[in-house]
Amino acid sequence: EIEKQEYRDRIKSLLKEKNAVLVAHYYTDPEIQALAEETGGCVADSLEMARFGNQHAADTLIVAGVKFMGETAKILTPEKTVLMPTLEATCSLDLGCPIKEFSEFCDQHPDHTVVVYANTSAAVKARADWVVTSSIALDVIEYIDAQGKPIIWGPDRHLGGYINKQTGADMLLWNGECIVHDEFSAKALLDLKNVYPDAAILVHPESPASVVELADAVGSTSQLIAASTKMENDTFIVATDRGIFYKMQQANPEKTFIEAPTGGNGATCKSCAHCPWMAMNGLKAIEEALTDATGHEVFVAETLAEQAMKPLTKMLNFAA
Ligand code: CIZ
Ligand code: SF4
Repeated sequence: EIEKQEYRDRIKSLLKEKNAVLVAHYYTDPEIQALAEETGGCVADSLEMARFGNQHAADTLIVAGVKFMGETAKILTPEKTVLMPTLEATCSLDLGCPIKEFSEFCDQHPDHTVVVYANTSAAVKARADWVVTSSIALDVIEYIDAQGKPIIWGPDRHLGGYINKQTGADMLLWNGECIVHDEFSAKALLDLKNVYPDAAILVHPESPASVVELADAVGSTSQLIAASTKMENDTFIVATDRGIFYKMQQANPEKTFIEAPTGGNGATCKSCAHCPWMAMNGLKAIEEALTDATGHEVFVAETLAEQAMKPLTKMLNFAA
């Protein structure tokens, strides 16, 4: 604990010294979110992280999240130094959507509008017509569908399937998934609901359809946090990364939040409701990145960045 306090103190003075700001995702560990709040940074979903980094006057952004969030920050603000606690923090959606295969898929359907989730590489974004986050995905698909255009959606098949069901849009889905949300189990969730019959079930649509069907509210991280405040239940069962409990509990200290169960148990589940890549963003790694940027700085090739900037700017403007 003493060591942690030392790291926190060091980080605070380094942030000032370098005119840097800490931008953290809701899925990072509570101590990282608390530090971001304490130092005037932000805790947010990927859309709001992008917006915050874009508008902030700092010279350096330190992005506590996963690779695509650092890349997005660098593309939107090439003049800023963008650091990450570790460049190894990736995402199963990004890994499951390599540019070569995805681009070939798109080439086979040239009449389709290509919509990709923010959880993708800069190269995949550069190939897309639209980039969306889960907070605006439904609205963007409705907008494109209203123009009568068929859509390629990548990479999350659960989120794509959910949106397809909601909108009836003509969508071809890439077969990707988030290893965290994919593990939530409808059967185990029903059993837990029997133990807490008055609990409201909150579900992120990266979860399997069978889990989404049991939800009282479905939405992006920011939408689920809002629901946890607005809904009058005392108890909530939450199917998304457990990092989100920090904000839900902060907004609702009197309410009880319970993790939705995964198919495995503590011994066999792979991610157990916490993203292993988000978990790599520790105090020590943040201190290291701010002390010496070597191996922590995010770079995006210029031509890719220019191409990816277009759908990213559309995303920010659409959401504004
Ligand atoms: O699952 C993720 O990585 C999410 C929800 C990202 C985001 O859009 O905030
Ligand atoms: Fe990717 Fe899932 Fe981790 Fe989010 S929680 S970064 S979607 S693996």
